[in-house]
Amino acid sequence: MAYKCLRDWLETVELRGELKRISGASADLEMSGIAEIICRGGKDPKPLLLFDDIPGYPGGYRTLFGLFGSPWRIASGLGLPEDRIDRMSLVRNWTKRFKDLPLIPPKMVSSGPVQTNSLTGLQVDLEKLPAPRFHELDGGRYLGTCHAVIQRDPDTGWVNAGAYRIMLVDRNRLALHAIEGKHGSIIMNKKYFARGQVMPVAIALGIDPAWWWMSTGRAPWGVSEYDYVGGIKGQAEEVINGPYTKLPLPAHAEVVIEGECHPGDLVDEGPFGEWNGYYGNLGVLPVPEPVVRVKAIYHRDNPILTCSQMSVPPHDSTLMMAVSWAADMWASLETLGIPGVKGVWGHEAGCAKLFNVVSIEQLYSGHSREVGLIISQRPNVGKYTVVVEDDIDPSNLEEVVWAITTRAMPKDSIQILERCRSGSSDTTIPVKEKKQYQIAPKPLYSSRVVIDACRPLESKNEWYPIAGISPQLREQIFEKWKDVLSGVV
Ligand SMILES: Cc1cc2nc3c(=O)[nH]c(=O)nc-3n(C[C@H](O)[C@H](O)[C@H](O)COP(=O)(O)O)c2cc1C
Ligand SMILES: [Mn+2]
Repeated sequence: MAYKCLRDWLETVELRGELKRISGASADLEMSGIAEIICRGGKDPKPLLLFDDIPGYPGGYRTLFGLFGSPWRIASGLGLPEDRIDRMSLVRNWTKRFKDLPLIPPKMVSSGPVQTNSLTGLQVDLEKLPAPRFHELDGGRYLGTCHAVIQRDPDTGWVNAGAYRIMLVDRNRLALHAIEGKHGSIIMNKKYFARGQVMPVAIALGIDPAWWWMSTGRAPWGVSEYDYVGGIKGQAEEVINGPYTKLPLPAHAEVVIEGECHPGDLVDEGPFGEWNGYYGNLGVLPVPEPVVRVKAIYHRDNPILTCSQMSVPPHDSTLMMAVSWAADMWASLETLGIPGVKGVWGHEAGCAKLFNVVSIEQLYSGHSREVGLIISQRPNVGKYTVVVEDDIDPSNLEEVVWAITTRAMPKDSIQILERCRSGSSDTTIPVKEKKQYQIAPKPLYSSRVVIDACRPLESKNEWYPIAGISPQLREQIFEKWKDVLSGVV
């Protein structure tokens, strides 16, 4: 893999035949509508959609939907082997690469392509960018749905980057929605605002796959996503020193914005159709969120705004979230030294992180419960955790349901955990309850479930034999009856 920026990678995608150019779709509902239709019902592999000639905007100002919408694009964007690109192989290959991924800090350069156009003062006009409106009930147009918000921890100086959605407010203001517990929310609320300080912020819109992976993936608190981006690309990310914010700005991004958030300066944000398929914050009510006062916009010629179309799953980010979170869950089990893990998957139907399945080779009594309880508390991932044995493919929902319904006695194997972590997008918390708290971070809790669908280790040998032909007999029958079976199987 060798790409330095989004444009390099797009060439590879086009050569592969996964790029679809679309001309003339409106930023108001049409681009997003097309993306949604293709994501939910389209043929695989779902193409990467490049919209151009967007009515009302200069020709060449483009939007791009679905960076990681196909297994090959995940493999290519992360530098993984491209011959095995089924779901579990992606999880395994990324888990392996991540383990030895070098952390490469960014390299300061004096200038970069993102500064080709530099707009400051009265020149700042965010309305010139083709921000899509995604769904009919959305309360605004969104500039940041596949982007990175860059902030510095004022105490230690490390730089965080995360995807916290950004709504367009007017020509020089944005609204920032960082959910409770996210690094960006902690830095903003507990560090700058709690001390009455103004927070400098940079926002990269139009980012490459390594950036998108890391701005939505969880680098540990205190470690910069920049270092991981460098690691994925195999070279230090080039940055320029932000003239207003003194933050490192990615020199090869398509668009970068500099601005600041002032304590107490809030504006109505949303409503916005979210990753879980709902208007999950306060339903159709907008919610006050911090304003970003924009001081400068830098962009390349003919900038490409990267977008993510969130809606009822599967949407264009569910596959990526599933692989990313599954690999993360696997790594956390390994870090704790838990043996016997054979596979991990977060089902896309469960919004990629609310219905997670781990398969294990049971090695000691209590093993499956231990795995289930640990995974149930992985930060930001949860609701249902199912543990199955290693004869079950965790990414195959039919096999998982079979295991739950035939190996687990409900009263013994389902464990409900109360007052666990939650957040504003949780649709199982009534809107009424959320409304009591006007401003984030809100004190929200949720219960979670662990389903231990493994046969008890002590009685596994006496368990009912599985009804099905053996792999050997299957082979023999295939061989002998291939005329009958070919074209049928
Ligand atoms: C498509 C997509 C949209 C997201 N939107 C938001 C958002 O609006 N607010 C938020 O706090 N997290 C959002 N997230 C989740 C964060 O990006 C993710 O938790 C990330 O790890 C946060 O970075 P951090 O760990 O540095 O806080 C989104 C994730 C995805 C995949
Ligand atoms: Mn972080």
